[in-house]
Amino acid sequence: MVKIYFCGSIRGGRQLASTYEKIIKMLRLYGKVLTEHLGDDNEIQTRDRVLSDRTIHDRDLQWIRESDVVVAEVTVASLGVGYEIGRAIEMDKPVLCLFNNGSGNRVSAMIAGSEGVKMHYYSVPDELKSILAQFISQSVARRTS
Ligand code: 6K6
Repeated sequence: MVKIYFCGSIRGGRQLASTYEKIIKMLRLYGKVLTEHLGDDNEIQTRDRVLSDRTIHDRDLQWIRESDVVVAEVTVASLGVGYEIGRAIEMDKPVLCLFNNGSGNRVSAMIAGSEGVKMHYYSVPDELKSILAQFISQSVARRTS
C-alpha cells in the first residue's frame, strides 16, 4: 500500500482545515495517509496537544522517511510545512505542492522555485482528484522502475 505524507498548516493558521480534510479523503483512495489528523481540529487539539514539540518533530520526520510520496497544501504559509517540504526533498521523495489561486496569498519562491517540487495551482478542491491520482501513479512507477 502506498504511504502518503500529507502536510498542512497547524500553528501557521487553520483557515483551510476543511480543505485539508477534503484532500485527505481523496488521498485515502490511493493509499494510507500517515497524517490523517491534519484535517481534524478536535484530534489536533486533544491528542496532539499533549505531545512535546520534540516528540511531534521526531514522529513526523520518521513518517516522512517511511512515506512514498509527500503532498503539501501550501496556501496558508506555515514554517512546519516549509520545513517538511525541504526535508522531503533532501530525502528524494516525490513532492506535490497544492496552492489555491483564489486565496490572495503568494507562494514562497523557495517552494515554487524548487526543482524538487511539482507545483499545482487550483481553484476548488474537487479539481484535485485527477491531479492526485496522476501524481501518485507516476511517483509509484518511478519508484519501481
Ligand atoms: C496542536 C495544536 C498546536 O500544535 C499541535 C500539535 N502539533 C502538531 N501535531 C502534528 N503535526 C504537527 C504538529 N505541529 C506541526 N506538525 C507538522 O508540521 C504537520 O505534519 C504539518 O504538516 C506541519 C504544520 O506546521 P506548523 O508550523 O503550521 O504548525
